[in-house]
Amino acid sequence: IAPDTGRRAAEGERRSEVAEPTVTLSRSGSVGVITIDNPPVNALSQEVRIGLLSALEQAELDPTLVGGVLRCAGRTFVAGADITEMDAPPSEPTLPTVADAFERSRLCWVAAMHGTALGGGLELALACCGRVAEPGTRVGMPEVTLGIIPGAGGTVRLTSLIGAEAAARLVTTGKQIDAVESRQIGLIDVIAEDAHAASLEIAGSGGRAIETSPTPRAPKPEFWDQESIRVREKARGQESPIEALAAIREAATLPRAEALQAERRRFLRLRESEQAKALRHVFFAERKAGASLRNVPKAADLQRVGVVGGGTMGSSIATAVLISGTAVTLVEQDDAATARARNLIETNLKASAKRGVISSVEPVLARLSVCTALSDLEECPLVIEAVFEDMAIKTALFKALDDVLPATAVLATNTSYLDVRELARSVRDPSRVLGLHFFAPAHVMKLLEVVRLPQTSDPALAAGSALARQLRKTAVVTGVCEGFIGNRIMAAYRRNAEEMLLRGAQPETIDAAMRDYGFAAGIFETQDLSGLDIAWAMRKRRRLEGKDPAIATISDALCEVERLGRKTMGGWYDYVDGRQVSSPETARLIAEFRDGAGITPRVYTAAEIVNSILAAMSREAEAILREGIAEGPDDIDVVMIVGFGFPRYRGGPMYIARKAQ
Ligand code: 3H9
Repeated sequence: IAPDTGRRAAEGERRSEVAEPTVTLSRSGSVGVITIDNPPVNALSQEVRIGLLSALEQAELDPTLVGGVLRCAGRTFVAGADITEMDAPPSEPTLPTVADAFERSRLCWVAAMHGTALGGGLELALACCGRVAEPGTRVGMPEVTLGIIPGAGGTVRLTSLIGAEAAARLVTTGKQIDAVESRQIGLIDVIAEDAHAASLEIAGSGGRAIETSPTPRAPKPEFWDQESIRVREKARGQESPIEALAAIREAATLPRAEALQAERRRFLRLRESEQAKALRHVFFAERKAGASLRNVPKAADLQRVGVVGGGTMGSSIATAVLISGTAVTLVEQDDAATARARNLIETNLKASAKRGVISSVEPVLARLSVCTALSDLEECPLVIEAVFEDMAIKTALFKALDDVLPATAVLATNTSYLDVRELARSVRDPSRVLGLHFFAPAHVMKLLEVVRLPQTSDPALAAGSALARQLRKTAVVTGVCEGFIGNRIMAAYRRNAEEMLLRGAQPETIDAAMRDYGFAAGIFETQDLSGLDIAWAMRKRRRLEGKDPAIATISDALCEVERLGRKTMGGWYDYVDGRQVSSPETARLIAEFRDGAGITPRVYTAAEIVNSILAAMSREAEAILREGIAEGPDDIDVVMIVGFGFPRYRGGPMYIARKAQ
């Protein structure tokens, strides 16, 4: 056994072409050290599992060893099973076999964790007799987000270590917790700046240095029913969280061996399920999203970003940038408007602090400068306009920015519907222009559509990419068209839904069908929430411009009688004491509309509604692909899932359409 060198692969290092072993055994005094080195995230591939068993066997045979440390090279401890292997049948040795071998070992193994210890990685650590974590470590069981449950004894070992209540919270949500919380709930034994050194010490003592934690108390009998209701409600049709709770219940109530077998059966069944396949597709699609952003030379981090316009959207964009640790210069028309913008940003930051996104408001707000002169944006390599959605106003602003800013500054527009090409023509060098389409509220929503014009330069694209990276947003590149990718597909959804209203469906039946399918909300209740008047104004404008047929819609009819949504206590629905209820008035307006069109209403089943809307979405998505607006079908799925509440476990509209072919 070679001496332990404590080597760690450099950040981001990948395995070289020369085959190096992914698992090595070394020694430090009387302690065996098993090191996993399988970049980028030390996933437990078959090769790693074979290596672990062989290293363990070798260590067991060495009579001079009294303990062992399990550690990882590189930026993280094991991030879980290797997801790329999950489309094939399980291969030997399986992870349960490896975990059992660590648990049964005559040596006391201590897991030395840094980075993230997730899924199968945490299961392996749970099979060790002790766990040490560095301060920044995050641990969790994210299996449910992949449509599965822990399958290597994780639910059983976790439940006996931290109790059923805490285990259920972790396993049914997939939530990651930090080292401090992990220590508090008894999931790890020690937090140490150098987990490797601390683990060597503990292992060298044969594990005697680990305090034995008290046996966790059993939950009250009513816990299971209450938890089951909570989990079902949140799951919205997803199977794995419900199965995860069932596995924890078995872990808490069945004999250990039976619970382990039951967990494995559930895991193997779920691994093959349609939901798990769809979630694996989304996992890799999200990581591939915005591919062309990765092909441009990487820009340096942005130190300061300019935002013009401090209304709801501008303030929200500024909030997102400030939270990311970057300074913002925000320009508004006058002092009153800058004061309003600052207030809006402060309110957003307070809400973010309440949600635990930031620890305090003041240091974040200190990064904000507000002013009224465009020349104050001089130091900003990227300026985002979020002024009123009007072409004349936006082109005048771009002309002015073109005059005062250095030629290297990138100009971005947050427009949702205006033609970015026309806007780009208003500046001398259109290659410095791109669109950055945020979703409201920008400091919460994870999606960013990066709108690339034919002439957008690589440095401009790189600036957009740098911003997305700093803001930790999922960025997808889109070409120019009405509504870009997401809003254009949602418009097709809306048109299809309104067509079904006309033919006989009701808003509540359509919304219920889509909610049951897994959407967080239906299209009509969502419109009521945001207000029907914005889209109405846009339709009127487009009809005047000859861009939309001059045919009135049911939605127009609602607006004409001031049914604008929640804000007028009535839209598609009525609102009674804040409760959403079916509206006889809306039903009457719809019936009148049908009569006018000479339509005899028919009944729609939930399946018909869902199929019709999915078909409309995928037709539009195919058109978007044909026109070269999206870079690939997976990007479209990512947009709809991350930005528009399409149920993740369904895989997205393109995934569904392609599967059906
Ligand atoms: C499990 O453990 C089941 C067991 O209970 C049961 C077994 C019996 N496998 O996210 P990043 C790749 S289920 C394969 O961009 P970050 C990823 O595709 C697993 N590949 O980095 C990407 O590749 P590329 C439970 C993986 O720093 C690269 O690594 N575990 C895996 O933003 C970098 O990834 C999880 O669900 C994997 N497990 O975030 C954790 N993980 O560069 C999943 C990553 O070619 N992983 N890759 O695009 C994560 O949450 C994040 O990757 C992590 C790092 C937080 C670790």
